[in-house]
Amino acid sequence: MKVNQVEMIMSAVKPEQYPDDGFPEFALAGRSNVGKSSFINKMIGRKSLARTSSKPGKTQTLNFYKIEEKLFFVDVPGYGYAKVSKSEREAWGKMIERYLTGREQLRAVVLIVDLRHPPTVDDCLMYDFLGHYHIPTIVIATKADKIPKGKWEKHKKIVRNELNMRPGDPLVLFSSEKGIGMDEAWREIENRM
Ligand SMILES: Nc1nc2c(ncn2[C@@H]2O[C@H](COP(=O)(O)OP(=O)(O)OP(=O)(O)O)[C@@H](O)[C@H]2O)c(=O)[nH]1
Ligand SMILES: [Mg+2]
Repeated sequence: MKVNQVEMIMSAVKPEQYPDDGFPEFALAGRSNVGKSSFINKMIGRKSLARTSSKPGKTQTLNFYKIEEKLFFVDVPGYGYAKVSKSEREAWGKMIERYLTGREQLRAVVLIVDLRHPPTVDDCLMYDFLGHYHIPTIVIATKADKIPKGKWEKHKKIVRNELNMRPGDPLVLFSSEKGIGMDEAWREIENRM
């Protein structure tokens, strides 16, 4: 999709604050600092609409980005960030779970993992959680620019195996730095609108 028009609509922490446009929604999930906000920026062709940071824990609310009056990307706080209090972590957990399990407009979750490393325990828990709730999942293995091309397939295989991916679920190799995998990622998203 060629994106011309994007609007940051809403930072929400509870359902009353979600937008009511009714467009299909695609939520980003993944460990803190893995590159969720960078993925959104690359896909919509904006350098820094979704705020990114080299420090984990940048995104703290559900941030809705409206694309072309057609769909929303929902940027979600990452998991596995140690430097938040237990009560804060629980509050985030509730906020995210409520959105993921209760949102009718949610078409799929885009689960971002790091191609360089095997998925973490939290990655596996998130993938299983999504399967348990029958939420369609597109797995994106990002930071491919940090791995030589000759090793891409090997690393992809590790991701697929470690997550124990369901056979029909797509795994897309990606780089927000280099734009690798953008067309394939858009195809998987548009297929689910
Ligand atoms: N080399 C490379 N760096 C990347 C890529 N994607 C993200 N990064 C870097 O990784 C860091 C974290 O990126 P973010 O997009 O802020 O990560 P996030 O998942 O949104 O993080 P939180 O909001 O804290 O959960 C930044 O320094 C990015 O520049 C990529 O494809 N390649
Ligand atoms: Mg972020």
